[in-house]
Amino acid sequence: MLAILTPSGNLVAPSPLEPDVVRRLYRAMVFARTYDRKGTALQKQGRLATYASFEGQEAAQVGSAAALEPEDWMVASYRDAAAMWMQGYPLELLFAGRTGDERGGSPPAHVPVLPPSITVGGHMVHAVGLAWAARLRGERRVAITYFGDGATSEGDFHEAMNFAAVFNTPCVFFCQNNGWAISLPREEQTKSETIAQKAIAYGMPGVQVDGNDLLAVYAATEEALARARANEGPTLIEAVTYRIGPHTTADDPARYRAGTLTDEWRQRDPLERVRLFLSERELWTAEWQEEIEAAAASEIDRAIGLAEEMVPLGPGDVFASMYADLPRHLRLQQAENMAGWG
Ligand SMILES: Cc1ncc(C[n+]2csc(CCOP(=O)(O)OP(=O)(O)O)c2C)c(N)n1
Repeated sequence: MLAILTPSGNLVAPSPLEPDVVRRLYRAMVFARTYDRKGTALQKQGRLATYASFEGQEAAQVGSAAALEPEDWMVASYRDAAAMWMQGYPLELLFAGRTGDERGGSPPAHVPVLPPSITVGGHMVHAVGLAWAARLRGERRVAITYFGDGATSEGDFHEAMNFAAVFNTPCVFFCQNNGWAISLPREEQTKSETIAQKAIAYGMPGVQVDGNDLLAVYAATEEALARARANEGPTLIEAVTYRIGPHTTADDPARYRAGTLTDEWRQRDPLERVRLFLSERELWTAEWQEEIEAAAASEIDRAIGLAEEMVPLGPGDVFASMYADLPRHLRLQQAENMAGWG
């Protein structure tokens, strides 16, 4: 398993990033954690529908997204808000989407990020298609797709991996193996010893990386992106991490996993080891921590405000985005819906 920064903040290999860049990415991880905790709190206040927490997975998302160029495509899932935000997805739309407002799934045209996929695994083929199109058009951009360990049991994973390798598409498959697919442990998900080794069957490189190690995640992703850009085809990255919280706010992990396991993973916290690394280099102080947490909270509150100020959709609007020309049966349903409204 590729590892660069140990849980105690020591380097076991050279850092791929200068300390000031690490400091910037630490700030992004603090932002991500603040966003994530806010998401859970808002759901409990009844202001979001459900929320899928990613606490513990900040290094996997921030470290990989940091290696992208601004025009690279990102196709991610419901648990990948930090990665999506890093690639330009507006925060207020992330929040709006979690209220069930479908405008949350329509980022501005210049943002190269697809709306989050709720369908497990269904989005990986879209990333392959975007990567293939980019190659055919002679563009430099590549695509990255994020998914969980459970998603590798879906047929879509096989189709996407096979097509990506056969057509040599510039695509990076980024699996966050967080140990669980709801209540199903990784060991019962697949008989493969690792997720990374699945790459061998498709004829592409597979890399296993410590997903709580910002620097290792960055290094693995940077290398995979460079291969893709050099027309050397796709890569599968398995970031080994752990979901600290429940699957979503509708889940109670105490029913299927030992709290001691979660305590063990807390000792491998992705933020703490970077904090120690920075502290050692006199690049971290408690005052700066307070400052960046406060700045994150106010930026996030601003985004929540924007999401909550959006004019509510009307009864006919739910039909608006799927078809250019609405089929007859949906036109009828739309009329019926609008008539029944008031
Ligand atoms: C096709 C499909 N099947 C089932 C579900 C219900 N479901 C939602 S999340 C989930 C588990 C996914 O686990 P994993 O891929 O490991 O990702 P994680 O949630 O751990 O990030 C399931 C089964 C779904 N959304 N889509």
